[in-house]
Amino acid sequence: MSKLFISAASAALLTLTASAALASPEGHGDEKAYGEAGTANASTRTIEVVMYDNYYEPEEISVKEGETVRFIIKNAGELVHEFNIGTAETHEEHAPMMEMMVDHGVLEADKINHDVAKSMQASMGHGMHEEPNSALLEPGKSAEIVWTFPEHAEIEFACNVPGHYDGGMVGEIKLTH
Ligand SMILES: [Cu+2]
Repeated sequence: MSKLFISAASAALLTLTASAALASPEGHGDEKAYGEAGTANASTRTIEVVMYDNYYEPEEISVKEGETVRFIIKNAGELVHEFNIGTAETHEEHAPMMEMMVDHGVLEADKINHDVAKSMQASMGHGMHEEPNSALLEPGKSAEIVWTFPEHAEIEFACNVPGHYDGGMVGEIKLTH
């Protein structure tokens, strides 16, 4: 094999690797940069998170790299709140959808209007849909999320109800060894 051929082959390999990385910036399949839905029996720990107006208790969370955690989320506030696992970028993308929910009357300050959500679903083809990384809760309600964290990422939990993220309703999820 000539040297020229070898370098051409490695250049091709590099190009392939680079385009594979570009084609799939968030990994394979449902796996996202901030993790993926887990199963309860794979969880090593349960963390309870309480939502108030407008902050979380605890303010930040530490998990192990690759750990599967079961979160029990409670809304102890008087407003609708969300616990959403993502990155600063995914939260920024999610915010306009939440604003749209408010504009359409699906999301009221202290309740989720399920009738409006249903008619919106019927007329526009989309409305409220459950995402495994998120719990949107009315006052007094609770929910469970099981999430498997990646090895490395900058992850935050946040509430994307309009005004809440900017009001400080966001916390860091630290990945530790
Ligand atoms: Cu909130």
